[in-house]
Amino acid sequence: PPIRPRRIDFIGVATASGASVRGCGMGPEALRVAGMLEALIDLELDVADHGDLRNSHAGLSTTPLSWRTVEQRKGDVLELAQQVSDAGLGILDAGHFPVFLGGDHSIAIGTVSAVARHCLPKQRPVHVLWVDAHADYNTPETSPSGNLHGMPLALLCGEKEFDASYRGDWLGRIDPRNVTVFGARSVDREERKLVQARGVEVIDMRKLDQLGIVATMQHVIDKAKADGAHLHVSFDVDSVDPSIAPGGGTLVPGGLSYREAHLVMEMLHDSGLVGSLDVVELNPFLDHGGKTATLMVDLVASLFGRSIMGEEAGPVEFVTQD
Ligand code: B3U
Ligand code: MN
Ligand code: MN
Repeated sequence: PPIRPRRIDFIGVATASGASVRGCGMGPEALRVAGMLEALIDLELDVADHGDLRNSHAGLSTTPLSWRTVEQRKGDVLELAQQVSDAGLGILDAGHFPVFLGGDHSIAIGTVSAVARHCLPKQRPVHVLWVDAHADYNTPETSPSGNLHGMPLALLCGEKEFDASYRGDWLGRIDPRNVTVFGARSVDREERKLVQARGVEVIDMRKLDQLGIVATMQHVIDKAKADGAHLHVSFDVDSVDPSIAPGGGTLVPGGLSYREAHLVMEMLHDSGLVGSLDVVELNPFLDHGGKTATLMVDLVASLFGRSIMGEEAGPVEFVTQD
């Protein structure tokens, strides 16, 4: 039978509780306004939109987010993570491809949890490609900011500083040796030590400058392929250079160029290994007229097979693996 691409199920996670700068709670809607669904429909893919998840008390809360304490925001993040994990698991178990629209990067606690829960019964390893200016591997001890969007990888990898109050379907679900951080250029001192000790692979901008996208991405793809893994891609908009992606709250100069970012997505498409995606940290309030949102739509289209010389080239094999 002909190979059909999986249905692509979008689900927004409207939150900024893991960040100190507000605004990325509006990310999902901005990505829709920029034409995310239309871009994939144009590729003749089946898409569905599950709408947005948000903290259940958000409408009732009497404390504006900017006044909520670190402890309150932690509660918000973990409550939402459970919702995201359950919803994501439903999408994956239905055989669909989930695209999570953030929201700050703390939503990946829930998204990666969903993938881990989906893969566990099949004993399928999960590899995570974390495309980001940051390593997001701080713990409550090492974090300079206390913001959970700087900690999701450490939590998922089971760092011991996350006590019982962080417990959930996410804590320690990922093997740090199956994580690649790609595009990093801002890693905190203690965070760096942890990442190195745990064997997280960090392809930083210096390595990218020296080796280029093709060699580094091929390495990531080969690792996942050799392991028969489900590859989850978590794409932080701040991985891309601020000159073309200004819509983020924690911008760092020296990011991926337009073509580098597209080549990452194009190679991932051709690999046929990607089974789930996050697009996070878009802050429409800081964006310049939808510039970053539009770029993200185009990058996601590249992941799903849009190419310069036509849409048919390359396998869309998110289908065959199960
Ligand atoms: N590493 C810093 C800064 C940061 C991490 N992720 C974002 N910012 N977006 C921290 O707060 O953990
Ligand atoms: Mn991040
Ligand atoms: Mn980042």
